[in-house]
Amino acid sequence: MTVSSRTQVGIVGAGPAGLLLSHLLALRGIDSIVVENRSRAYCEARQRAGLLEAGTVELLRAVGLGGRMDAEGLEHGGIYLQFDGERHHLDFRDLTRGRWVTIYAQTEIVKDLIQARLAAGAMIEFEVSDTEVGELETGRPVLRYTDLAGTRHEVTCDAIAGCDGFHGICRDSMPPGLVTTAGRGYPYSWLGILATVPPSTDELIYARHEDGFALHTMRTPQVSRLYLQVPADEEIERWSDDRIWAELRHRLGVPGWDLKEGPITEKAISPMRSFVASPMRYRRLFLAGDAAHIVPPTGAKGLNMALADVTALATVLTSLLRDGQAGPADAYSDTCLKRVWRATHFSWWMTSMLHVDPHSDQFGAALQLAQLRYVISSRAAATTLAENYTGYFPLTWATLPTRGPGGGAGAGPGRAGRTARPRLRSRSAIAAR
Ligand code: RFL
Ligand code: PHB
Repeated sequence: MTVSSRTQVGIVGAGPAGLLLSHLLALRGIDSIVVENRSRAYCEARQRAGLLEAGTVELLRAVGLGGRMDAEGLEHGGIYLQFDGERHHLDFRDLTRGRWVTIYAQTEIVKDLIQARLAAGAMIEFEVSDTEVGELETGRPVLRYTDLAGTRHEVTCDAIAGCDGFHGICRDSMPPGLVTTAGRGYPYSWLGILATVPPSTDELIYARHEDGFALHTMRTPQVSRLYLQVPADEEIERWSDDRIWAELRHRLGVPGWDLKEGPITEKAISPMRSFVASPMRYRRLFLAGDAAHIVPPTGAKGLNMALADVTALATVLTSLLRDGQAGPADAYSDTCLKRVWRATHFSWWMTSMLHVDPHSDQFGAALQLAQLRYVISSRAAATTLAENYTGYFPLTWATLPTRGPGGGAGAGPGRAGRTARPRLRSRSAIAAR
């Protein structure tokens, strides 16, 4: 038996992109359902990104998601760049007229979003299987899935958002030949650990060492996160806790500084790749986040881009579904891809400058060091890094006026539409400086 239903926006994936989109749409009175093939516990525990651009923080605050982030997030005004055995500080606030970043883990954002959506009565179906999107040529695409109890569902939608990550099904559901992809693989991976030990640094340390890159970041004042460059095909079994700490001490060490060690609670190896699919839309199917693009984590852009995409998408879908305007939907892919390519370049540049390429020679290494010396000695070069790191295209979000039941094209009252919310006058804008 198949159960049929209807919603305005079917969202595939309860990662940060899908969950935030559902939240933003609800703020504008638009109904959605989110389907996710993993369990809630898995989504909330999956260790990934940890660093938010200032614009991402401001967006989360503006849409009522800033409470725990403001209480627990760690605001940083710069980073350390380390090479040739010396550590140098880059002061972002000074270089960018006051911009900063915040450490607040993706796990916490996902927890906050799930909690907020469920408290608002939203529908998130975890542990679904056999997700499909179909009828894409029509104005009424269909989302199909099987729920945990084994019941097949068919949801008729006004639009579908593919927020299902790099391995999701939405990108491949677009017509053959429509999507072109561009990318790079890198000949190394990151071994990441979480350790129960206070960070040994006040701000992140990015270290280029002749034996490989290392990064010291953190999650809380009690929990450190550290990464090591390892070979692309490395096996985690080859890295005992003792070996990891020894290598971190070796690559991050400078005279007069000690790395504090503690119990490692998690360790994993992630491959590094750059990947961009375009266009990010086919008719009423829209891709957002990792479903459309992947960057290596060196510039900390993946999560920020995913949230930026859905901020744009929420506005686009509001115009399309509530106001009957197709123009913003037509511009969606180009709007996102400008930000995506800027971040793709920055992530590639940071990655190439800081990692040891096993295929490179003395010439390549000398170029990396020349570039690093330039970044710490030229205000213009340092500003380039700081501006990109803190967010070259800051996000803005303004709540559109909420319409009552029946007030917008194709819009019903929507679950979230039943709760009172402030009415603002301005139109929304995704600002590019
Ligand atoms: P996500 O987080 O991958 O969420 C996609 C969700 O879709 C679900 N899904 C499906 N659901 C239903 N049906 C299907 N057929 C489905 N197929 C997939 C998945 O289970 C998942 O819950 O994508 P989203 O929302 O676009 O968010 C993007 C971010 O997660 C990502 O950009 C960053 O985490 C990337 N990333 C990092 N970025 C940083 O800025 N800094 C980092 O340190 C960092 N570390 C990482 C990372 C990504 C990693 N991955 C993808 C392997 C470390 C790792 C290991
Ligand atoms: C993290 O905190 O996990 C993190 C921070 C900055 C990066 C990558 C990862 O560039």
